[in-house]
Amino acid sequence: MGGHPAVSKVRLSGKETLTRMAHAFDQEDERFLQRALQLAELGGNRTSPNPLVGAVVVKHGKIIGEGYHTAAGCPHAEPEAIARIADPHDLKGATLYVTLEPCNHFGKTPPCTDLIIRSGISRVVIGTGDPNPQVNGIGIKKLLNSGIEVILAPDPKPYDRIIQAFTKGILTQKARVILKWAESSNGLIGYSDQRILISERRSQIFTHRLRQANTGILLGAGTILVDNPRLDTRLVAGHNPTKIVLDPQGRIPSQHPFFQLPGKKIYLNAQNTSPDIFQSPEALLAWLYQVHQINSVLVEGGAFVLNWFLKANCWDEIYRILSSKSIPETDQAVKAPEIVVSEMQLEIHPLGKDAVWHYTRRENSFPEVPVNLKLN
Ligand code: AOF
Ligand code: ZN
Repeated sequence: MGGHPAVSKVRLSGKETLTRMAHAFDQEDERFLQRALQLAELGGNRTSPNPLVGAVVVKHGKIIGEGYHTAAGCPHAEPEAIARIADPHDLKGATLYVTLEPCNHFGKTPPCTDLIIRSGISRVVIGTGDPNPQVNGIGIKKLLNSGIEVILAPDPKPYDRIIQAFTKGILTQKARVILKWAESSNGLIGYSDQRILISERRSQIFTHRLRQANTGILLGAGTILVDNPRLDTRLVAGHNPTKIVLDPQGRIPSQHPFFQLPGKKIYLNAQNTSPDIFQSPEALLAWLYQVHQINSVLVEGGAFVLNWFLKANCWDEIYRILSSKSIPETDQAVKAPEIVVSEMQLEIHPLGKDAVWHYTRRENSFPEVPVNLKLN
């Protein structure tokens, strides 16, 4: 029993419920929960510090309402989906598919469990548990105790994956960090005196997709001065991340075009912020999460900033885009950062003529969220 994937992560004392969950998740459940997953991802980089969550309400095999958490402070996925249902009577006996365990606490919004119980929904299929200690297992227990059938997805990975930034934030009070750079076939990432495009268009689209999925984008002053980047998501749908620039020596002049770029910016120099945040990448990530509610940061360069994170062994994921082209090795050429740590796994994905080398932490790239649940 304990080995069945549908139940292995749930510590339950009620055997009856365990058995039911092990057999109750079918292909239709899988399909609707995947639809909820697609919806969740529409939250892009707007929900921080909250998670991405999607929900679908199904009656007689048909979707009658869909919704997702659009932004922190806005309604949760479940009330969004329920609000789309034309006739509330349809909710009686309906199934709710939700990527994350429904909350049972008052935050900026009221508990979703109360709404679900009131609505007449009789079955709730959940992607994964909520790592928030205020919710973890308590939301599920509330539903079970009010007679609602609760099913957990046999494989929580896809649902854990979309909340990785939320999970790290809520458990460590630090932002998740993703390093990204494009590297020529001869191991260079650019020049210290001029802008150069190393990757091809498909890789740029890929980069913009990363940008729309992360709350912040972080760069050093050198990259701003040399590249004059726009740091937006113009090649894809979605919103621009907050632009975070580290300039401890105050090298960027006040009339630089960076300051005219649209959207949120956090410009950090020695005068306008506490020197502590320049002490270590970990200190910076804690500050970004705790002061700005930024739970994920994409670090796009340059070499100095990337190496700062790598040397401190401070990263959650790395995207290294390898071009098939070489570029001239001048005196101004900047060498690609070196990845020295060993406890990681690597997947290589071809992308046109480039290849994306994707490094994740071996030990917990998608930490499974254990559901702490004891039934009465
Ligand atoms: C859900 N559905 O769509 C989300 C949930 O301040 P609040 O009221 O927005 O609550 C935030 C917490 O609620 C967050 O830390 C997480 O535990 C949960 N997020 N829960 O049932 C949702 N976004
Ligand atoms: Zn909720």
